[in-house]
Amino acid sequence: MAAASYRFSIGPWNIGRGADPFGPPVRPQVAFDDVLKAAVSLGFEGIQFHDDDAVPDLENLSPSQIVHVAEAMRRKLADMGLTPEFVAPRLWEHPHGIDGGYTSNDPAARKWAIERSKRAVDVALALGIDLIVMWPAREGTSVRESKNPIEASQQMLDAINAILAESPKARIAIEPKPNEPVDHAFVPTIGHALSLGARSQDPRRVGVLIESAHAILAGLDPSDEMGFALAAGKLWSVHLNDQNGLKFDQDKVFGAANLRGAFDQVRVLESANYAASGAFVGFDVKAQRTQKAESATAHLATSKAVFLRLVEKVRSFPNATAQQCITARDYEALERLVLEHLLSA
Ligand code: XUL
Ligand code: MN
Repeated sequence: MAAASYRFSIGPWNIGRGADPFGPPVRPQVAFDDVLKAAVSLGFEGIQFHDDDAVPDLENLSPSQIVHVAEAMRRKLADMGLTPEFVAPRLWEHPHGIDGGYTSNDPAARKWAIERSKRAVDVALALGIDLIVMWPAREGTSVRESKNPIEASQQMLDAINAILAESPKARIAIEPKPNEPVDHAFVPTIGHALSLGARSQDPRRVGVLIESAHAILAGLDPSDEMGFALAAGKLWSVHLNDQNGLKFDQDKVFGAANLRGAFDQVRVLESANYAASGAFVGFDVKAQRTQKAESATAHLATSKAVFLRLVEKVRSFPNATAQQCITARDYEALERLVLEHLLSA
């Protein structure tokens, strides 16, 4: 199997303006069409969408107008040789989503969140795809006593069922993250996501998207999280990146903080033949704030290059020697083997 069989994807938010909570944007906005051109030139086939990336201003459009605009986007992508990967309802930026959407304490906001998610299904279908990514951004609390976790779990399940009911084709990949922007999220890990999916009306249509940094923020090993989802046939996308410890979600270049951890993620994907599943490898990475506009896609090129180098490293790993170490229960020798392999030219 050639390394080229991996399909790579990005979202427009991966070519950002460098704003952080303490400072304004430092680079000009990159027009959406230029994001698509950058994707083509960097060798990314897939485009990930928030619903309003695909259909700007969708809150002010009728359902049929939304479909019309999304169909035009579908044609634009096809003309450029690009493929849409998924649509994620962007609940976390709208005033109705201020206290979360599905788990808001305001019933009107909860209703809005479900309606907006159904429109995201319409957008996906009009783009010719069936995958909805659910990142439950503000579905949680910063004041523990402000929401009832039992009710919130049911509300999350209700939202999943409403999306599934919108179309028999719709599939949901839940992208859990334990914190940020909230202090404690209600669906913080892959285990929670898969458990909710299993309790849904159609468990076959609920899987997960694993972001490396989100697993690390939960104190978990991303490759083990991926293995858990792969064992269940539920790893429907990945957001590879890196994270330097327990702080805000850094979206660092894949492998930048923990190259061995990145190797392990590629290894588990390779061992499950993830590429053959047709699922995309996405990089949810951000350019550093210091980066100048003319080279503000370098983080994407580096992440993909590191991934492909690590595919080679996985394929050239001395598996037979490793197995001897395992059989002898000589894990110190295995440790040395892995480190020497990673250090070798
Ligand atoms: C947030 C995050 C999102 C999702 C898509 O941390 O990862 O960008 O990937 O909505
Ligand atoms: Mn992500």
